[in-house]
Formats: sequence, structure tokens, C-alpha cells
Amino acid sequence: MFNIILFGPPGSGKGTQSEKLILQYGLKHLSTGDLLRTEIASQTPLGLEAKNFMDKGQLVPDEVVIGMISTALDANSKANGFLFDGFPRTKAQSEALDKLLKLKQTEIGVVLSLQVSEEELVKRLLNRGLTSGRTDDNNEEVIRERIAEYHRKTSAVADHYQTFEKVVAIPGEGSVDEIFESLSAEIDHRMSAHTTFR
Ligand code: B4P
Repeated sequence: MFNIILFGPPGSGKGTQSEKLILQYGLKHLSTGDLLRTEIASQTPLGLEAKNFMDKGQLVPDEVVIGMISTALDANSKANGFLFDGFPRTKAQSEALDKLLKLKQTEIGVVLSLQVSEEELVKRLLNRGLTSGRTDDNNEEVIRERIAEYHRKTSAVADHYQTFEKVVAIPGEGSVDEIFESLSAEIDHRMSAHTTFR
């Protein structure tokens, strides 16, 4: 089993690249943003609670997202590996993920960190807001708050995995295909090392 974290600020292209990567590598895609939006659309109590935070550009409480990921891991016990998109987003979430994977006798293989400038992030998200219907995309103040949350809480996730030398920075500006090629080259390299040492 080979597990990947696709990491980066809001709008860095995690969702866009995940769709291509899961097809290429046969991984199970776990996006906490998508899971939360499904809960909101179904108007579950969890979704209603999460919406309050998401509409303000804030992170949803750790226990909510950790519970969701734990359920999703159990529901996909036969997967070849997981692609985590938008999770973990805090140090507590990374520690919880490490424990959950250890129980399944696996671990994170690589953290691919997309690098995109703040002005490009704002431009992309405002642009998506024109058509996505996402309430967190159509207000620049909320978008800037999401980026500030990333610097306050989420960059610590990279520090956590850097301790284990698992973080690789990937330029996230350019065409979707160019970025996909850079990500794939790194995954191929890491996967072959993973198989060689098994
Ligand atoms: P997410 O759903 O994770 O989404 P995101 O950070 O907004 O975007 P992503 O990086 O996936 O960007 P995308 O590919 O779509 O989070 C939403 C909210 O959910 C969070 O703010 C938080 O409140 C909550 N949440 C989620 N997970 C959580 C967790 N673990 N803990 C707590 N709270 C959590 O790309 C964006 C746009 O850029 C698209 O329009 C795309 O077409 C465009 N784009 C992509 N690549 C491009 C390229 N190369 N060039 C130009 N445009 C590009």
C-alpha cells in the first residue's frame, strides 16, 4: 500500500490534480472538503455545524474531520492506497492520521506540497466562485482568511512530515498537465524505492 498526502494552500490545485492522480495510480481519493460538502448538501447535523466554519473561511474542528477520515478508512479496507486531499490540515490531524495508518500497518509514503503565490490563489478561487456556487469562493475577505488559516495552522503539517524527510515541494503554477507530470515523476520515484526496500 502506498499513501500520498497532496498538500498546499486553498486553491493550489489539490482537487484538480487528485482527479488525475487517482486514475493514474488506482488510489482511493479521500478529500475532507468533498466529504464535508456532501454532509452540507444532505443537511446532516455534522454538515450544518461544518458550514458555519467553512462560510467564515475557518477550519472545521479536528474531532469532526478525524472522525470522518477514520470512518472512510474503515469503509475502504481493500484499497491499494489512499490519496489524502485537504487532510491533514493541523498538527493534531497529522498525528491522528499517523496513528490510524499504523493500526492498518501502513504509513504516509510522500507529502507533495504544491507551491503557489497568494495572488494566484486569490485569482483562481475568485474565478471558481463565478461558477462553483461555493459560498467560500465568492468573497475575497473569506478567501484571504482561508489563506491566513493555512499559514496559522496548516503549514505545521509540512513541518511534522519534514521531520521524517517525506515532504517534496512541487511548483504549482503552470498548466495542469505540466504540474501533473512533476507530481507523477516524484510519485514514480518514491514508489519504486518503496517496492525495492520491501
Ligand atoms: P477544500 O475543499 O480542501 O478546498 P480548497 O482548499 O479550496 O481547494 P484545492 O486546493 O482543492 O483547489 P482546486 O484544485 O479546487 O477546503 C474547503 C474548506 O473545507 C476549508 O476552507 C475548510 O473550511 C474545510 N476543510 C476541508 N478539509 C478540512 C480539514 N482537514 N480540517 C478542517 N477543515 C477542513 O483548485 C482551485 C481552482 O484553481 C479551481 O477553479 C481550478 O480549476 C483552478 N486551478 C487548478 N489548477 C490550476 C492551474 N494549474 N492553473 C490555473 N488554475 C488552476
